[in-house]
Amino acid sequence: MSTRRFVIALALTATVAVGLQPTTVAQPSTVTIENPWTRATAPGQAVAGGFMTVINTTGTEDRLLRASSPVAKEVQIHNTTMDEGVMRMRPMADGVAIPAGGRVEFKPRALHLMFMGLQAPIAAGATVPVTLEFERAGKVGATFRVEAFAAAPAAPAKPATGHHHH
Ligand SMILES: [Cu+2]
Repeated sequence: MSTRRFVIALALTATVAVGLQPTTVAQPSTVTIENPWTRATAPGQAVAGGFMTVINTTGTEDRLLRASSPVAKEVQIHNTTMDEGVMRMRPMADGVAIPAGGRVEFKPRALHLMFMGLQAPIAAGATVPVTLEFERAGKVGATFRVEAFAAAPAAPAKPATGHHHH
């Protein structure tokens, strides 16, 4: 009886000791975030897209499960689909698989992060900290740079038919 209790006590001690392992030992992350960026927002704009390339350097598939940022109430993972000619954004409830040794691009009009409920406008030249959570790699931080509002790499200039209010 007392022996069993002693063993349990030892086991508990071991658990606590493991839990107290220094976290300063940096584990090399198994996913790399390349070129994270977003766009400056106009005052009153509550949402913004987030773009990046996620690279999985391991031989095992990983999965982006969720994301968060202090600048937004919520960060969702969206995909863009065409539905009878109408562009729609759909939350990815199960996250996004990052293939073994593969890379997944998050870009305008495709897979993207969606900052929902912005606390304040995002200014060009600022940076937005984002925490990405992966099934295997765990939490990975990324600093998104903020492009000017008009920035749209590889996109044509604004159509002349756009509405302008002066
Ligand atoms: Cu979206």
